[in-house]
Amino acid sequence: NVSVNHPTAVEEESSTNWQALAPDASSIASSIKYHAEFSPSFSPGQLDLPKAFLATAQSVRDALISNWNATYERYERLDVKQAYYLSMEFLQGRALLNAIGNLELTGAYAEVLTKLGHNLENVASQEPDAALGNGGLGRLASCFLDSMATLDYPAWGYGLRYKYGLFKQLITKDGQEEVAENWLEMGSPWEIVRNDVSYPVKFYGKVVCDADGKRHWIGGEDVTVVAHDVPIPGYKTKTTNNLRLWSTKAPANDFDLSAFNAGEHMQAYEALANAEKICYVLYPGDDSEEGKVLRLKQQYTLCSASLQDIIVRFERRSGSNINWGQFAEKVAVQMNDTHPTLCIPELMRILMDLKGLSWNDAWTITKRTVAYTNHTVLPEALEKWSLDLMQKLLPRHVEIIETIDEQLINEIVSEYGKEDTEMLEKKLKEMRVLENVDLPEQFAHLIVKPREIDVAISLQELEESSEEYESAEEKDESEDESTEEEKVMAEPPPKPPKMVRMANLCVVGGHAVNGVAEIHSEIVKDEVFNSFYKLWPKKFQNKTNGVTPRRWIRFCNPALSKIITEWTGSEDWVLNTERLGELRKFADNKGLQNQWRSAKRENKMKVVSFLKEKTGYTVSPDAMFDIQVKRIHEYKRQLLNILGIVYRYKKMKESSVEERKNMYAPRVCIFGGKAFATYVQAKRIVKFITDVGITVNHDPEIGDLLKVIFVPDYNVSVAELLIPASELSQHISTAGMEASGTSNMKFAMNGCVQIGTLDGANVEIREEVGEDNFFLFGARADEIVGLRKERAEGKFIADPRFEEVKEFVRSGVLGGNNYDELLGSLEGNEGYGRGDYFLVGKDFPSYIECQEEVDKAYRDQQRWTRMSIMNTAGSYKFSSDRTIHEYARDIWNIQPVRVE
Ligand code: B1N
Repeated sequence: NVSVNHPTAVEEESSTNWQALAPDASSIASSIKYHAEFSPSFSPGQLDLPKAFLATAQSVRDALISNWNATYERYERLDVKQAYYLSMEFLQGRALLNAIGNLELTGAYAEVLTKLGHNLENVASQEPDAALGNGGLGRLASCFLDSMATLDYPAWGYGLRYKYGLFKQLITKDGQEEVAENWLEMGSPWEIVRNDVSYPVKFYGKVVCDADGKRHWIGGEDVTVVAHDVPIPGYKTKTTNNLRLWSTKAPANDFDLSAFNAGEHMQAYEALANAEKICYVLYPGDDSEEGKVLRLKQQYTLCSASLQDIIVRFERRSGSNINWGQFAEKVAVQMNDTHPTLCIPELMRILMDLKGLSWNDAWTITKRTVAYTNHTVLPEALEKWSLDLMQKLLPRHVEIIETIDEQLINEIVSEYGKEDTEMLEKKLKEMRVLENVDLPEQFAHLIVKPREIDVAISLQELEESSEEYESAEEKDESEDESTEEEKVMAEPPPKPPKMVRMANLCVVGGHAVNGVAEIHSEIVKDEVFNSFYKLWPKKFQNKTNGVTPRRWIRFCNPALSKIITEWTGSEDWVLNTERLGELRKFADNKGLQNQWRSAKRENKMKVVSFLKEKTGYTVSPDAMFDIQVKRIHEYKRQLLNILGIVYRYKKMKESSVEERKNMYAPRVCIFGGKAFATYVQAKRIVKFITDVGITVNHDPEIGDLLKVIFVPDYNVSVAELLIPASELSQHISTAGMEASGTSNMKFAMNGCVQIGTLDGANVEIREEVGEDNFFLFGARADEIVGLRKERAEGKFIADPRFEEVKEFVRSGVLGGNNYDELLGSLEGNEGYGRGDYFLVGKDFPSYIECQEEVDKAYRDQQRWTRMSIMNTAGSYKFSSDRTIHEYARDIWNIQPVRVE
């Protein structure tokens, strides 16, 4: 229901070109041949596999570009409100099969490639994964793009075009090794370099004030950003949206020719290298100061470039009468976590300094435009930036942030100023955007700063103890006879560093704040941002995550898709996942059950070959495939899983052949996931898992009863292979710590039964699939604080089975290592780690008991198949289509636009 502006002549004319050329097999064939011949690539006359991929992708790209153009013109002409999803990460994976599938051309392409002597699957596997993300947060952004296009929403993604994506993981005898991932080595057939779309982005410099009181940010260092557009096709629709990725280069006039000619080659090159390095790598290590600066530069580059682009588009669409009051009616900006927080001060800066708006107008517009999604409650993951660093890099933004902070203080004071000072102090301390920064002068009288009292007291003590104290400072160094210790005492204690709390800035500057699963959104309201929630309850929302059923069922699991289509009567379920619910009534049907099992087996066979190729291990397709794939993190508790496996192994060894067979279902336990390069404990866990594998997998007594495999270099493409073959998947984080999880949804869709805690989206998945079809164990989120306290007070008594497994590990049966550091993290507060902060020991007994239930259930294949069907049937809620509809309705206020 969008109003239509008068179309211009050009648009009328071009509308005839919008007709999708439904290219049949013969036009596909000539397009592939054309690209094979004329795209710059060697080996003329030959169509080897890499070239077949490139030519195929280029022929698909032609179709996408024409749909992209049609979509763009439509949005432009209707001047509809558009949403922009700003994210430092997009974990796109491969694009070819997805694009062909969305265009409904899979059959035609398969046929043509066969005629050309290839096979579509092999051709598709030539494509490197676009891994511009770390894990769930980045993959979520990519699923959202798919849904936005599929549902015809005018919505774009904005991100950075990293030259090196997430590292490639090698598993060696020492554990994980990281290798740079040069995904652009062969060039990407999907990106369209937009040299015509570029903007300046400034760093450093200073702020000056002109005669009219206007602020100007001048000097400093400029870089140029260039857009790279990646078309995002929707499923069975012409709508093709845009993922605009920025790359950085030096401004045109920055090449120092005279330096170069004078032989100073490196110097001439410096500006270029300096600019380009901003987009070199995804999440550069930020332990060093340089690393921190680079990461902040990345974040600002994303925000500044994207907002400049959005504003140019708004102005162009407004024509001659720009009405800034309309901006929030035309633009919605979603910040994917706090990484793009600088959007807030950047939009303020542009509106005030460049467009001449008042503070109040700019603030109203900014607040109505931006919204924030929180993805984590782990305190160490809530971003803070050093105020000093930001002051140097972005001086004008710091001024704006300081004013926002001051405004907030005002609001807090008017809310709590009448209550006792203690309450006011508490609120200020908790809620202010700036941390460890003195109150602005006008508020100083409201509270007594504890620091001043401390300092005053210590100064007084010093004065009393040393008569000469006052003159001490004036003394010459050589005359100073005080000891080092005394000198330290004389200095006031070091001030804690001044920080900018990005999440607080987001909550203050955005009109909506959402968590990503029901339980997580409750924690956001009740704990993390409770004070803000009390102040502005209406801002807070839940948007339970989802995943695209195209990539995560339809395209990655054709065998299962066929069955679903047959039993639900049509392919409707790909767009309307509620229809998956209809499978429930056939859950006990023998016919469906048989088909269901044979699809699973087909998928398992693919994984058997894959594991053989990647790890050398041979596994039995008759064993249960038990999978835990996700980033390696202590809170995700891969350690609980592997210790459970070690316990199982020990018990197997202690029992007779007969007992063993009766008690345990044969299992292939598969792990996959990357540890952050500097996360030592996570890397120890990886190494431990592979050590266990080496022992168990070669134990002739155990055979196919238990295999433990670490799949190297887990990524989107590996997930597409493993998930359809999975029977049990593990989502076993300490309750309250996993915001949502999204692989849990993909597993459920593919008929995989889960073992899990009541955490993140597990809670809702269990509700939907039914308690009988979910293996629940472990402490609940509301018990965790009490349990940690109990531990700290020494009141926790470990289950003997937990002690037993640790002792077994320490005995050296698993590779001779003693694993002191690894296991130390699970023990007392001394020595290593945080005294089992993640409560592995507490949940261990209920975990292994639950695993016994899993074995029992699996031995009854009819029961298990029923559970599997019920998981697929109950997964309908977790389509990202549902999630995106909710964002569009509750946060962005955008309407779909059909591109005819
Ligand atoms: O976001 C996913 C959730 O499903 C996961 O539960 C959650 O852990 C994940 C800093 C993050 N939260 N925070 C991050 C990523 C990169 C970074 O530099 C934080 N990722 C999540 C989607 O909602």
